[in-house]
Amino acid sequence: MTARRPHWMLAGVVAGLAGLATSYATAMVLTIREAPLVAVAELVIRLTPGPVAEAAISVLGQFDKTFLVLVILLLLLVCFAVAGLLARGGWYRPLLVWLPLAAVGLAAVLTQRQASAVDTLPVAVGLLTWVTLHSALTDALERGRRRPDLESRERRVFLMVAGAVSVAALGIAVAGRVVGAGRRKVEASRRLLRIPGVTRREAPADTSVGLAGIAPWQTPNEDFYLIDTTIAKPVIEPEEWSLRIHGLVERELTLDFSSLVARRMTESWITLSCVSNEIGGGLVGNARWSGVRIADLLDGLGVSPEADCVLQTSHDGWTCATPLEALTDDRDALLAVAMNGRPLPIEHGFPVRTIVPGLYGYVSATKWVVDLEVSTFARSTGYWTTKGWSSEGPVKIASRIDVPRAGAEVEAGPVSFGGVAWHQHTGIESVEVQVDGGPWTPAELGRVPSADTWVQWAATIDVPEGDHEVRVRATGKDGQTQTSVVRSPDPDGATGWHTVDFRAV
Ligand SMILES: Nc1nc2c(c(=O)[nH]1)N[C@H]1C(S)=C(S)[C@@H](COP(=O)(O)O)O[C@H]1N2
Ligand SMILES: [Mo]
Repeated sequence: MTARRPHWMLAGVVAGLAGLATSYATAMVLTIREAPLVAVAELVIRLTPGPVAEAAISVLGQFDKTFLVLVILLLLLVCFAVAGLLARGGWYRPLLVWLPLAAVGLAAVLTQRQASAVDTLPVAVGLLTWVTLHSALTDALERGRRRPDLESRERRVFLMVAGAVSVAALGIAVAGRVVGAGRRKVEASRRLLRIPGVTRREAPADTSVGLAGIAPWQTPNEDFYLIDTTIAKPVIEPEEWSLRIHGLVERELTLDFSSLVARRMTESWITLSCVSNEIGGGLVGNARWSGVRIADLLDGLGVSPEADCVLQTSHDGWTCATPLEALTDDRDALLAVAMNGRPLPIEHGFPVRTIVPGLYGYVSATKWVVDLEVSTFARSTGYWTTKGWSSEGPVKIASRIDVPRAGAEVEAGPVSFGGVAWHQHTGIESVEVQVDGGPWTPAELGRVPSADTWVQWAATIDVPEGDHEVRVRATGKDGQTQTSVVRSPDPDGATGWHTVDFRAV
């Protein structure tokens, strides 16, 4: 019996290493971080008392981290072998090893600076690899155990599968490294990029109504919502980027990055929102965008009177058709190169994306944009429009309660309510709040630089002890008040008043 143990241990080790390989590849391709294994080493360093760490560094010099990673790897090999042995008692037994290891990995990635949900994916992929591959690998061993007459054949099958898995895992790790190197390189160029005319500026102070808990008027880049159809984000060096403008124009134009940013730079505060945003949802953010006005670019090209839209295509093949009027009227429809004074983050469209005030992202805000074809709606449909979403996507007026949070307990008496409201390119005239169906109370509004951004609102209303419900509605500068009719986002944006339950004590 004991002679078979090495095979079971080998199964654990092969599955274990394959999981490290897939988690490494996932981290390389999807994030700009090191693999979870390195995150664990960094966690160990953070948790090590200063004097111990200093002693280790003085003994090991600059190799302290590599050494630590090797030590962790050795410990992992022991754990993997143990998982392999546990598998003899039932397929689920190795979970006693895989789950705690994954939990440590998860804790390590989540305690990194500015960790986000995507950082958990490498751990999830690694865990999935461990569990599925390990049970696949032990299948042959299990069969061999049940049929001693076939055991030597099943062992050969196992060794072949284990060999194939090892080769595949190595291949995945190398591929991840190659793809990831591209991303890391672009991230480095992005960090070093200085674009003339791009300035950094704080939000004007009077945009804030000063109530804690409301979304900040200026959304920091790392908190800005993310929506797109890609898994691995396109990574494009600015020198490799170019944009072709063609179609119903007398003269075509192809721009590279340096000729784009050599043009006059416009900087505008613009709120971007997603048509899929539910009532009260978070798929909306406000940033200061720097870029070149599309109207200025189209101006010299002789756009045909027949044209009524521009079909935009991104590097990853995503498309949208944008009403020509929104790109050529007096609004700041931009080919944006910077967000809040910094080159666009890769996931927000580096090096160039479109931003059009007043339209939902799905018909306007092409990230990684590479092609603009002046066209007609009769001839062109974008990605989401072919899936049943409305072809023109003007933003609907909306308002949201951020304070109090749903289910919160507040002190009875004067209660502060607050949130944001938006109606890009029309502007917000007023916001009103209502508790338990009582009178509508006008809210105080933050001051905003243009009609293209959201506004913060706040109001104080006396509330007795008990369970309550607060709702909000906005009125636009066009006199239109938000409708109470509840509609889902599909096909052209949600409507209805955001309502929040809370308790006063
Ligand atoms: N290339 C590309 N651009 C895209 C999308 C996409 O899927 N691919 N999604 C659009 C949608 S639906 C929205 S709401 C905005 C979101 O932009 P953000 O991720 O920068 O917030 O991008 C738009 N641009
Ligand atoms: Mo969207």
